[in-house]
Amino acid sequence: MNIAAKAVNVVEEAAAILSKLGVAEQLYKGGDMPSYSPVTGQEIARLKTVSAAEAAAKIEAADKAFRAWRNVPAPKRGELIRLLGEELRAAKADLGRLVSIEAGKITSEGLGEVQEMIDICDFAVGLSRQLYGLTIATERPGHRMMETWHPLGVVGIITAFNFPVAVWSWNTALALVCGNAVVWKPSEKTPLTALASQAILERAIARFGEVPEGLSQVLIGDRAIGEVMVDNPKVPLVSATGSTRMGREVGPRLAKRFARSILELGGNNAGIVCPSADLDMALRAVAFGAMGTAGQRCTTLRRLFVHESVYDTLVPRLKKAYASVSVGNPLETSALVGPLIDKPAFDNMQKALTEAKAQGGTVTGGERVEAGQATAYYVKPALVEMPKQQGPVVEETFAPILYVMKYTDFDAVIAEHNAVGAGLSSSIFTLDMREAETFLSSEGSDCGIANVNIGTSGAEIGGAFGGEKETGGGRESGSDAWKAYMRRATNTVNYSKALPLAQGVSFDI
Ligand code: UN1
Repeated sequence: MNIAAKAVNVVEEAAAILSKLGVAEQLYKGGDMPSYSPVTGQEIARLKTVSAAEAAAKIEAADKAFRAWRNVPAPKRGELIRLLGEELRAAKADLGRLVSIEAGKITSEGLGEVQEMIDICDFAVGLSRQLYGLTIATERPGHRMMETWHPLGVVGIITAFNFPVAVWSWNTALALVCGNAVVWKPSEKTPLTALASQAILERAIARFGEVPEGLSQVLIGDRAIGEVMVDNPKVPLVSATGSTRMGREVGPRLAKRFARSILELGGNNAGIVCPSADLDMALRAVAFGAMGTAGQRCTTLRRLFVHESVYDTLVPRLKKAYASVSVGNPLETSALVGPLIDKPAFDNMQKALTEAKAQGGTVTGGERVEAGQATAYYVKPALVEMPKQQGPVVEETFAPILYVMKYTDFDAVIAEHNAVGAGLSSSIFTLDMREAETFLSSEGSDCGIANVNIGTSGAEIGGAFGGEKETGGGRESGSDAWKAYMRRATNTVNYSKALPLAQGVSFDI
């Protein structure tokens, strides 16, 4: 594979897409923050960053916009998101391509990411007429008790490079429908897709008319700019996606000022292949879960427990799939595995593989694939047979490494499955109903996502997305995740002529 020889011009292509989407040149040319494409490792833009004072001013403007937006009826707010969905449909090919250029995703996954944005828009439009509160029976005659859900304020959004735009859209579509304003601090590794998404939202805003100015803001900058948002009292909720290390810093800072957080942190997701499993299906699911997105999803399959009775059938087939998978230029449709995001990602992968070997692991793959460009980091996905779950297996390494372990006893494997810090996604491959249901029960998987005969990654937006333990506990996207973006008021109305007190208390004056 020689990317240079194929004359991939990611610089020109990125600029053409940005200009087509209406992003002003001064935002990404001649600035102080470089953006690179992992496809070739080239610098593709230089973005203008915001200062701490400018970031604070943008938050202030968003807060002002919120105060007007909260009074717009929710179904009308939904109309803005309907328009955003239309604009995203129109821009799908361009934005998907830009995701591939800037995050290194293969073409179908770049497009899939934009589809995920469209899906959440559709969901949020429906939701805009369903922000339901309960009515609750009261113990007092002539009274009515109910819940009302109100907009919260400015929602801060921190996103990671691996889903550079979908995660913003999950948060933004819900937050805007719920009557909030949004301020987004995208990953420093993927700022161009952020500018593009904001431009697409601005098109929807222009078509909608009458949207208060400053409703959606982007903060291009480094970590210090993220901190401005995290510490700003005008931001009552921060939804942060990234590493557990990042969450450990952001979580307590928010808690200190009693702000809310939705933390979507690391995953160390596992699958269990049982004796009765459909092995053809398991093979495909494992291949996509472990190698897809070059192992750079928070939902990537990282640990695989295979029952001893099927180990010698499945694992050689898996190794074959690993050996034959096409690693290469994500802009060409033939590749299934694109590049790692950068050199630190490659170094971390190699470090984990060295550690695994030192702890008795047998490594297949993992070597760098020559791309004709020293600054791009393509690797063969690695399959590592481990004697037991230890060392790097219990940590999340954001790279395509699948640790495979043999198991004998079902209860013991469930315990092993749960014996890591993270608790995001999990799956079991079995046709045995007892095993499947036990895995989904309270004594089964301890993750926020538990699947049967489906891999760990590729969740639909209709379900709540997030995980337990060191994954942070937050939920985004579907189901009732919207409730985290609103504040609940309990209202009791007395329509009688008396004033009975609850709990039988009398206080007659
Ligand atoms: C992430 O990796 O941060 O379930 C999000 C999935 C995608 C979302 C992943 N729908 O794999």
